[in-house]
Amino acid sequence: KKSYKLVVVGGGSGGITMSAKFGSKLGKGNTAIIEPMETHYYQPYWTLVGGGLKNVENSGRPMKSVIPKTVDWIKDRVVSFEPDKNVVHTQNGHEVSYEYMIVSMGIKLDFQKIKGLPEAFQTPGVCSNYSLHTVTKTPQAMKDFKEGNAVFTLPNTPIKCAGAPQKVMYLTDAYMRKVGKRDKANFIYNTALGVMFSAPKYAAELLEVAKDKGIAVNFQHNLIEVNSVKKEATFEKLSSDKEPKETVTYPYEMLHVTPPMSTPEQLQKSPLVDASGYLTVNKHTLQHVKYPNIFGIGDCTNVPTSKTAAAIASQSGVLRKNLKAVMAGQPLPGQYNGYTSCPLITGYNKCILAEFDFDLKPLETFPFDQGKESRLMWHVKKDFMSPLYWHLLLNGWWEGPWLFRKLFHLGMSR
Ligand code: FAD
Ligand code: UQ1
Repeated sequence: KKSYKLVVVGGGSGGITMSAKFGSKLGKGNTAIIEPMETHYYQPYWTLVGGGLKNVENSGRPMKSVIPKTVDWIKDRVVSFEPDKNVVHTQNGHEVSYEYMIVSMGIKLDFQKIKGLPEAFQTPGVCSNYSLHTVTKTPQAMKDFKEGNAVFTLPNTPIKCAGAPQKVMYLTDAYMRKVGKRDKANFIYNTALGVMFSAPKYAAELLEVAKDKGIAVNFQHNLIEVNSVKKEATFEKLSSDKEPKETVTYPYEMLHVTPPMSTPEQLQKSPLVDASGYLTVNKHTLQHVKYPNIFGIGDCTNVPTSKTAAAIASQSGVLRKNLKAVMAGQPLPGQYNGYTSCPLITGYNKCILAEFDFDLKPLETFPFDQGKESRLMWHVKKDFMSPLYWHLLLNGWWEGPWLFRKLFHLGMSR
């Protein structure tokens, strides 16, 4: 049995960031991170890999290299939580106890929930930027494309980076124009949502972008089956009041799937979650609603904002202050405003940098309208974000762009 002052569950964006902040503060041997994987991936890179702009090899680094020296790495998987006893149990049969715990387990991809999809990935033309194993099929599908439908999907569950299902479509469009076969392709965006994007300002801009590119947008269309022999994708119409719901089937030449997603099973069956399986925390303080010594960060929480690494940067500042305060027996000073950001690539050299809060109101860093496509924002996404992630965020030194926002707006911003 091992025992720690602080245990962090999950070594993704949120877990590494928080262990960097607390590892040195608490001193060697007092913080542990439980994470089974050998490699840490910078997932936002996969949009660029799928666009044929970067190499997949550069998206990951050894887990060992991103875990701070002051933190014990328990290379294992949590299988159950006993929050009343302040212990977790691991796959290798260890019991780890804690005074404080941060849960940062992310969300997983449920490809198997779409009938025929796991098999379809074995065939050409079917791809997904969402996983390491399927992302390199995207540029291949673009190259192989001769003529027919290019179909892009968004599922009927919460997902990470809600803009990524569109970014891949705009990059595919740009590629096909570049090589001169765009007129052979019929672009279809089938989304389970009823809008282009959660924040209305950017939703309006994106609808224009799609229209200008000649992309057909079908709302409330949820992918349920892929038949890779016939090369057909079947969608249920969520607006249908029939039971079972009406369906519609599209032949495809290229199919980019954004799969349904959910929290890891070990978390779902724990006493720490709500009915939908997400960790229940106070959305402003990130403290668990029932266990005051437990906090959450990132995709696995029920915090009602768009799930991104940018949100995690902002949350990490709040969590740093609040966990420190709880350890000192003081009231919680940190208040998360829901800040999240999504660099919506709309073509080569073009990007709309969405930034907004819980109210879906813009909270833009730069002193110009980020709703308009911008070349500078493209470079921010393509060249600036990856070093920011590896060197600043993961070392606990980036708590979001709020200081730049204040400076650029001379103290006049919200
Ligand atoms: P993750 O980083 O997913 O980490 C979760 C960790 O928990 C994993 O390492 C996993 O192994 C571990 N874990 C799971 N179960 C257990 C267990 N039982 N025991 C122990 N450990 C466990 N964000 C942006 O800000 N901007 C972007 O442009 C952007 N683009 C994206 C594009 C794509 C294609 C994708 C996939 C994501 C993108 N994101 C973007 C989202 C961003 O990558 C995620 O929001 C972020 O990485 C979530 O961090 P996390 O710590 O919550 O989870
Ligand atoms: C951000 O902070 C971040 O996390 C490190 C991202 O993920 C890689 C982002 O995509 C974005 C846009 C931000 C926000 C940063 C700025 C400079 C607006």
